[in-house]
Amino acid sequence: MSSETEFLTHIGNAFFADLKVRLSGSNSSHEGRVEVYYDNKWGTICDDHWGLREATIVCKMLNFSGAFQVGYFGAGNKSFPIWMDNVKCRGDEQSVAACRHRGWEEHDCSHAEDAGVVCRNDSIPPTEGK
Ligand SMILES: [Ca+2]
Repeated sequence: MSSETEFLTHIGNAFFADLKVRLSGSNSSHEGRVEVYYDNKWGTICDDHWGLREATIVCKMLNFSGAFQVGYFGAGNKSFPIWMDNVKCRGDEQSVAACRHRGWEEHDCSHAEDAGVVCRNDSIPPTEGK
């Protein structure tokens, strides 16, 4: 099973084409450190304000029904940017890129704060036009 998927999301005037997300740093496909692909580079998300609501958005992007809990799965590669910080989601976003955050690569974090998720282990096929 692929642990990454592509999303196409329109938020106001912003256009998030092909935002990819994957889970790293664990042996299971349903949990791990959240890594997002932006500006041609994989990077991480700081865990400031990171909670179940934010984790749920990431898990749904990966076709799980939701998140079981947040977790820490080690530091991302030192060369990776920390792409997002202070992420706050409403809960109905199609992509974590649509949640409020400080701005790409704007953060006060280190990789010791890389956000992780434990998704409900019930991957479901993508649904069309909900
Ligand atoms: Ca912060």
